[in-house]
Amino acid sequence: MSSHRCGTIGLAGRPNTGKSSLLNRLVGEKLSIVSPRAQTTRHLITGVLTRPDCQYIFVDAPGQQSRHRSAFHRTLNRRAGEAARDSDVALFVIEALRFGPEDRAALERIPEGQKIVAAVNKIDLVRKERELIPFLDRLSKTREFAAVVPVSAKTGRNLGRLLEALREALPEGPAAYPPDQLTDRDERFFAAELLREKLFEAMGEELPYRCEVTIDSFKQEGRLRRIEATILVERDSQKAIVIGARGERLKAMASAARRDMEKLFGGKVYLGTWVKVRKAWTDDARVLRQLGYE
Ligand SMILES: Nc1nc2c(ncn2[C@@H]2O[C@H](COP(=O)(O)OP(=O)(O)OP(=O)(O)O)[C@@H](O)[C@H]2O)c(=O)[nH]1
Ligand SMILES: [Mg+2]
Repeated sequence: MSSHRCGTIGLAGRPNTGKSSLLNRLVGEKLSIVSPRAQTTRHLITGVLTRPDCQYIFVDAPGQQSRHRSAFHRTLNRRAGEAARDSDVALFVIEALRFGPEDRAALERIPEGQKIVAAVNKIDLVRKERELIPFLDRLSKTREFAAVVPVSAKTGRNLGRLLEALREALPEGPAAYPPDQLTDRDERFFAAELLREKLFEAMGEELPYRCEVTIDSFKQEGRLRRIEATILVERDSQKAIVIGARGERLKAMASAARRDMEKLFGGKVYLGTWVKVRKAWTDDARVLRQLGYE
């Protein structure tokens, strides 16, 4: 039998290429929230896949973006490069048949000498498969990749091949996490993230970027998890939008988030939600520190 391998795999790529979708699909659990908007991911999130011959420690990260310029978004951009830089292998994710300036910039932020596996995602959207070959050829010439694998996070296509390529690139060593541990984040973290995902789904273009979710209390009462969450916004007008007419929008978002939490935690959840205004929190160093964005 071949030797056991274990190592960290840092995700990189411009926003929206499907980094978080890929992590969820590979690990088999929805650990990282997903939306069609740029920079949905804000934190470094570990997802562990344990196989008999290899433990894969994936680290999801935000995609780099240039549209927002607050102190908050500068922090997210810094985090964008961290996972790939500090890991054994960088998993560079792009969309099939699309390689633009933002993709190039994300690739260039991966330091020289770092091992890189490229995942060309969303191949389920490619109508003419023969166009894929020249695209993969051109991509292979832009940088030295340990492997270039076309995949679909949506259908799961080729993920076995991707795992093989990643295993090849990882160092030998024993597992770092117990085999049943999926992540290093706690339920409190996922509760906040799942509610934030609903804000990204339900709100217009700009608002999700002015919102943050904090958990004020998280109590286990028998089999019930009782969670109180606050949604921070920057202005009164935003608060009114989040709440919606007669509170309908907030109610709908909270129910959807609660259902996702019950699925992830495997038990009943009570979720209370509040909306508070913190003026210009995305540029307030003190609030950012409190929220864990240094
Ligand atoms: N058709 C298709 N859509 C996908 C696939 N993978 C991801 N998506 C969609 O692409 C969008 C972005 O996915 P995310 O996983 O949030 O992308 P991300 O790279 O993590 O984005 P950021 O966190 O913003 O950097 C979502 O609407 C996903 O549903 C895929 O393989 N096929
Ligand atoms: Mg993401």
